[in-house]
Amino acid sequence: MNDAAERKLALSHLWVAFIAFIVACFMGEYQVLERSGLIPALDSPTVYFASVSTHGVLMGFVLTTFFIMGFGYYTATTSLKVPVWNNTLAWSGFWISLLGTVMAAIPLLTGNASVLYTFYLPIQAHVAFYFGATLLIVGSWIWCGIMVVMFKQWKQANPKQPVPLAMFATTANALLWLWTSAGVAVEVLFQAIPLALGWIDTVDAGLARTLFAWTLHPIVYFWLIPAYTAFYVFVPKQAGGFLFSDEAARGAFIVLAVFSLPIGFHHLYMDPEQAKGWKLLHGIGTFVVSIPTLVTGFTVIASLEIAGRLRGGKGLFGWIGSLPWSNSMVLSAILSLLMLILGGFGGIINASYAMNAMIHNTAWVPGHFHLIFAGTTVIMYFAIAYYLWPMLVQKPLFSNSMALIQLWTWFIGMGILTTPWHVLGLLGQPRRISSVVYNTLLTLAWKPYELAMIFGGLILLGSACLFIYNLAKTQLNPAPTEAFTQQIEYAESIHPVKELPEYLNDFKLWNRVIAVLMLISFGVPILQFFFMNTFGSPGWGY
Ligand code: HAS
Ligand code: CU
Repeated sequence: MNDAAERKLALSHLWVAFIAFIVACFMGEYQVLERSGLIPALDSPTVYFASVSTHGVLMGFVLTTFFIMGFGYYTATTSLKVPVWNNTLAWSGFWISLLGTVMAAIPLLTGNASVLYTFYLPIQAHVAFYFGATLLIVGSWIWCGIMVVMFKQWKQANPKQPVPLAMFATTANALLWLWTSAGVAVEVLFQAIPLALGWIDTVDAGLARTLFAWTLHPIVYFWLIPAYTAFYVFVPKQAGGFLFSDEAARGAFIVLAVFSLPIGFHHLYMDPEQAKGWKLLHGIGTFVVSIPTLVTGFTVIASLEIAGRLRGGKGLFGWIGSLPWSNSMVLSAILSLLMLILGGFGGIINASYAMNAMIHNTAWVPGHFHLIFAGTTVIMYFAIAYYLWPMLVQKPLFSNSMALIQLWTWFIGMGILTTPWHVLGLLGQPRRISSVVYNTLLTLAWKPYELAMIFGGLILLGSACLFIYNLAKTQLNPAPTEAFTQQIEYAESIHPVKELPEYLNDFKLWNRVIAVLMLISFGVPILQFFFMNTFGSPGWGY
């Protein structure tokens, strides 16, 4: 196995991800400043919407997709101990996705795709934006294909053996993404692109929103699964213990993959195009999909407890103090779980129909997803990067203490940024606005929260810079004189699994279950648009 080739592949993907990330962090800080109205010279809705659209696309699509691909290739090859299947194809996926990113970035940065990361029709972007987004997805499909092939080949070569958990999780994510991206792909190919090219004059916005809802919920689990993978396959070992249950982990990934798909209408509760019965069905599924997160919380905390007690921790909570808090993977996991308590609590509020009416389209929603995505999820991306970087560049990490400061400041900054955001939502501040021009008394009450957000954003920006600096320094440092020997270590389960039933070791059954659930939950809601007398909306220019 040519290790150097695998390392280069992973590293290239991860660098694209993190460059997108740091650019987007600068934009984020500008946005909180602009929204606060503190610096009148910054007050420009045109620049604001170009920035917020680019920020969302870079964070939600570029950081995530490239990170997931790079991390996926590396977990596949190191957990299965085989080379990446078809390296040339993998590189072509990389270049296609990168080309797509550049193609979408041009209209975004020039203000010709100020349609936010959700690009809801009939708001219309320049056609290059849609082509770019399509290429980004096509490149990621190549990654999905390679993961599925590697999974199948390994199973054939190792009949009846449990697929390593890291690969099981990665393949679950690849399949999830194939299913997930189909909704938005149909929307872009049959609605957005024809409209942007002028082939059609009007577009059915209700259908577009329904197709986007197909993608919008599971995409967030596509982002989340690498974080959960690290929870299960790295954290227990780094903490000095064992994974509490391998089977529970597999069950969690299966339920995440299956139930994140048929539930997207919790983004459409307040929309008129779907009837209440369908919303209720999707609402119930939304509560079901919280279960694997609760299982994950339980299993990971149990694994941490095993580690803490093995390290001599006593009493009900004494094990927490004896955990290795100076290990960046363990610290990240703890901070990530802490953010998950409130981020998940917010999610449950969103999912509850009556309370959704209170917070929908308010600042609460970006508060929720910054806490649970930029907080819970991205902090684990950092942890994975800190863990893998030395192995990828064959040099020790530049500074562990800098990494710990970075993780703490990310946690603190995220708290200072998102708590006011939630409060602003409850005070009625709309999301997706650049500034508020009405009712000055009301907006005066918003001011202190907006100032706090600027401060939180600054801490986060500093933290992000530390992260990039540490990675770059690690790579650019002169190579150590002694040979670099650190190897990736996957956690062992406290009860090692010898044999597994097929349903915990394969996805054939689950793909069928997903197909049936999708048919039930999206069949009629999509078909209705072809039998109803709907009214097309002309596209709105950018
Ligand atoms: Fe969400 C909107 C519901 C999870 C991301 N979400 C969004 C949007 C994004 C997003 C990006 O139902 C905005 C989309 C847009 O632009 O319009 N979300 C949920 C629910 C969950 C959830 C029910 N969301 C996520 C995750 C995301 C994400 C994960 C990204 C990674 N979300 C919604 C809804 C909306 C929504 C509605 C639409 C809102 C609207 O009206 O527009 C659940 O999966 C959450 C389950 C989590 C829990 C938490 C359990 C806590 C644990 C921690 C235990 C830790 C301890 C500490 C005890 C129930 C497990 C241990 C300490 C030690 C020291 C060891
Ligand atoms: Cu959702």
